[in-house]
Amino acid sequence: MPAPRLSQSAEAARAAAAQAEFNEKKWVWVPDDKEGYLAGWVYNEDGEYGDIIMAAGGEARRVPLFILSKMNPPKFDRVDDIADLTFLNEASVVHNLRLRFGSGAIYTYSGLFLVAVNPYQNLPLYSDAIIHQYRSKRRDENAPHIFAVAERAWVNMGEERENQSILITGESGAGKTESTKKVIQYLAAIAADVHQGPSTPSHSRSPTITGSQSLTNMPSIGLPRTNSTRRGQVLTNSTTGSGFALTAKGRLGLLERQILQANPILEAFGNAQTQRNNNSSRFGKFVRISFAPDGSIAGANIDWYLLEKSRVVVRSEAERSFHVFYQLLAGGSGIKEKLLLGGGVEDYEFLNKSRREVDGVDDREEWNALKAALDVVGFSPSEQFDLFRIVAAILHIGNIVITSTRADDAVMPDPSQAERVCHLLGVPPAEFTRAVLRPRVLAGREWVTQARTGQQALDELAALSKTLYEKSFGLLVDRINQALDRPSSKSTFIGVLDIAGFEIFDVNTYEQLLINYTNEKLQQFFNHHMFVLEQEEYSREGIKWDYVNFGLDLQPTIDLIESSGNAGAIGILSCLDEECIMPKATDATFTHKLHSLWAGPASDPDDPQQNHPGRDKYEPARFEQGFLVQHYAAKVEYRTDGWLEKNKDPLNDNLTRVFASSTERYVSSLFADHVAAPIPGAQTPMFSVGKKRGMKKGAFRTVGQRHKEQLASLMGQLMATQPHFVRCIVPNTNKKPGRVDVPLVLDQLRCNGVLEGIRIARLGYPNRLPFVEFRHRYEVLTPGIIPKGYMDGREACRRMIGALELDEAIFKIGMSKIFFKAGVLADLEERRDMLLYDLFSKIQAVARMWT
Ligand code: AOV
Ligand code: MG
Repeated sequence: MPAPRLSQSAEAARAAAAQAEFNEKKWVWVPDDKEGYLAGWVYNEDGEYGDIIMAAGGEARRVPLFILSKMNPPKFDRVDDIADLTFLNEASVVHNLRLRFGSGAIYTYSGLFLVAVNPYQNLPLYSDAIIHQYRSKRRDENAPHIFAVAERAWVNMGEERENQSILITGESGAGKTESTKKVIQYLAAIAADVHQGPSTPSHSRSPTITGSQSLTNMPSIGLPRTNSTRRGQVLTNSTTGSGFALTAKGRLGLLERQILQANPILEAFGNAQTQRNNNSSRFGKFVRISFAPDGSIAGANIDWYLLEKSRVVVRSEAERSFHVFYQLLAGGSGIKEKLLLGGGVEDYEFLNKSRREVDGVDDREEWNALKAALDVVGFSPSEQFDLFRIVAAILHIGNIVITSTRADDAVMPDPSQAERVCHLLGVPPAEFTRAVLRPRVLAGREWVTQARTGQQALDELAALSKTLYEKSFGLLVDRINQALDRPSSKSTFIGVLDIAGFEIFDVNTYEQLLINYTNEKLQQFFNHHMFVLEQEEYSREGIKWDYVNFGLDLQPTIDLIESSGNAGAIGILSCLDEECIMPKATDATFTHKLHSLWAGPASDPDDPQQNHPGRDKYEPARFEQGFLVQHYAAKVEYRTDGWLEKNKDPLNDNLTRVFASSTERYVSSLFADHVAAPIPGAQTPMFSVGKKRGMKKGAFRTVGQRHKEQLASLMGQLMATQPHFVRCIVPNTNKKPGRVDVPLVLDQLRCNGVLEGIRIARLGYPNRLPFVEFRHRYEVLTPGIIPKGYMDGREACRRMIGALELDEAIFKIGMSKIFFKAGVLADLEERRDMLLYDLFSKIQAVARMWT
C-alpha cells in the first residue's frame, strides 16, 4: 500500500516542518484586554522585560516577562483533553477551546471535567446514529461528548452497582438545561434498547457498531492528538438531521415518555425569558433516574432548589414572568372563562409592565405542548385545573386596587377583584379582605386589629402571590414524582444536577450568597473527589504523594457561611437567623453583628469564633451596607439590604389561616403546614430558629435554614455516588453562534473550577504516559540505549530517562506509567521534532539528487 504510506510520511513531514518553524521562535501568549490573549514571539529579553513581536500585524511590544504564558507546540492544537497540554496555562486552555469551537467541536475534556461551549445553533450531534456511536465505548474511543459522560455513568453504574451523579453547572445561558436534556435523552434511549434489542445491559465493550472504529484514537493521556479535527468532521458528516433521537422516542415505554414529558411541565412553571436566556430555569434541580438491575428504567425523582418566585410580581422590563402565565392566556381558551380570565397579557398588572413575547416562541403552541405533557404524566383534568387556578388567581391578585385614606389606612375601593380571587381560591371575601387590610396582630399580650397602610397591603398581596406560586410549584413537583417515582431497593440511580453556577453581579444580594455558597460546596466536593482519585492513582503507581487534601482548602469559606454556632463559630446564615427573631433587628444591625463576629482584631485566641480561619475570608464592605466573602472563584461583595425580610419570607398569619381553611382542597393543602397553631386565632411565629419538637418538617423555617438543609441532603446523596462533572460555557452575551468572547470565557473557566482543577493537577505530575507509549514515541531520542529484543517497560524507561538527562524533580516513574511535570513533554516533543526534521531534510536532499 504505497499511497497511504506516502501521504502519511508527507503529513509527518509537514507536521515536522511546522514544529521546526515553531521551534525557531520563542512563542508566547501576551495578555490583551480585548482579545484575552494574543500570539507573539520573544525576540529580545532584557532583565525582567521582553520585547515581543505580535503574530498578527508584526507590531512590537515591550512587556514584563512574568505576564507571558508559553504556547504549546502545534501538535497540541485541538487536543481532546486540555489536561494533555504540556503547558497548562489559562491562555492555552482558552486557545484550545476556541480552536475546537471554531471547527464545531463544542465539547472538550479538561481532566475530570467535560467542558461544553454553547453553540447557539442546532448541530447534528444528537441523532440516533450518534447515540449508537457512543454506546459501549470508552471515553477515549470517541470525540468528547455529553453522551460519553452519560455512557460512562451508565457503564459504571452497571459494573460497580454504584449510584452515579452528573453535576452540570455554568452561568445563565451556558447550556446546563440543554445538557441535562441530552443526558436524559441518551439514558432513555439506551434503557429502551434494553427492553427491545437483543443486547443486554452487561455493558459489553465489544465493538458492535462497525464504522465507529475509525473514530477511535490512541487511548493515551499525554500524547498529542493531531487527528482530533478530522474526527470532529467525521462526527459531523456522518449524521443527518438534528435535535432529538426520534427513532428511539418511538420505542419508548410509558414511563420513559413520562420522564421526558416531565421536563416541559417543569419548564412551563419554572422557566422564564430573561436577558441572558430565552428559556432560563429559575430554579435548580436534581433529577434522579433509577434503573432496575436489568438496565431498564425503574423510575425517576426530581428535587428542586431556590425557585425565583419574586419574578411572579416584578422583574426587569426586558424580561418575562414564568412561561405558564403567557401560555395560559394565549392558549387556554377552553378554561379561561372558568378562571375568570377575560383579557390578554396587557390586562394584567403582574404582566403588562415588562416584555410580553419571546422571539421565535409561540405561546399557544407551547400551551398545547404543556397540556399534552400533563396528560402523558397523568394529571387528571381537575388536577390540571388546580394548577391553572393558582396561576389565574395570582393574575387577579395583581389587579386588586389598593388605595389609602388620608390617615394612610389601606382601602380596597372595588371589592369585585378580590371577589374573583376568593371565588377561585375558595375563601370568604370578607375574611380575605380583612386579613389584607386589617389583620389581627399581637400587641404586647393583647390581640388587636391593626390597620395596614396602602403599601403594607400591597406588599402583603405580593407576598401572597409569591407564596402561592412557590407552594403550587412544590406540589406540582410532588405530583410529578408521585407519577414517576417507584422506589425499589434493587435499583440504582443516575442523578443529574442542573443548578446555577457561581454568580458575580454588579449588585450581589442574598440570592447570590445562597447560590455561591452552593457552588463553594460543590467545588469542594469536586476538589475532594479529584484528590481522592489522584491519591489512588499515585498510590497504585507506587509514587510518593504528600500533598495536603486540597479538597479542604475551601472549608474556611464554607464555615464562614454555614457554621451553626454549635461547633464554635456563628456563620453568616445563623447570624441572619438570629437577627430575624430579634424584636428590633434591621438589616443594619445584622450587618453590624456580622462585622463584630468575623472582622476586626482577634483578642482572644482561644475563642473558636476569633481563631476561625474563616476570618481571613471575610471583610466589611467599605461603602455599602454589606460585606465581602473570599470565594474560591473570586472575592464577592454582598449588599445586605432586605436580607431580614428575604430570610423570613413572611406572610401574615391571618392570610395563611384564611387559605388553610379554603373550601378548595388544593388550596388548603398548599397551606397545610401552617395549621399547627396552639391557640385558635392566635398568631404563631412564622419561623423559628432550630427545630421544634413535633413540628412538621418544612414548616416555619427561614429561607437560609431550608436551603442549608436541602443542600446538606443533596451533598449527602452526591457523596454516595460516583460523580461526573460537566461545565457549560456561554461563548458570548448576544446569543449568537460562532462568536467567542475570550475574556468572558476565561471568567467562566475561573468561576466554574476548570482552572482550579488545572491548578491542582499542576501541583502533581499532570502528564502521564504508559511505558510502552513513552518508549514508542521518544526512543528515537536515545538511540542505542535500549538493546534489541525484549526489555521490561519500566527498565527501558529508566534507561531512556537516564540518557535524556532529565532532572529528578520533573518526572516520576510509576508501576506502569511515567509521570511528568507540566512542560516537560513540550521539551521532548521539540527535541524529537528537530531530529525528525533533520532526518526528513536529509531524505529530501537525497531524493532530489535522484530525480
Ligand atoms: P442554562 O440552563 O445554562 O441557563 P440553557 O440550557 O437553557 O442554559 O441554554 C440556553 C440556550 O442556548 C438554549 O435555549 C439553546 O438555544 C442554546 N443551547 C444550549 N446548549 C445547546 C446545544 N448543545 N445545542 C444547541 N443549542 C444550545 V439558566 O437556566 O438561564 O442558568 O438560568
Ligand atoms: Mg437552565
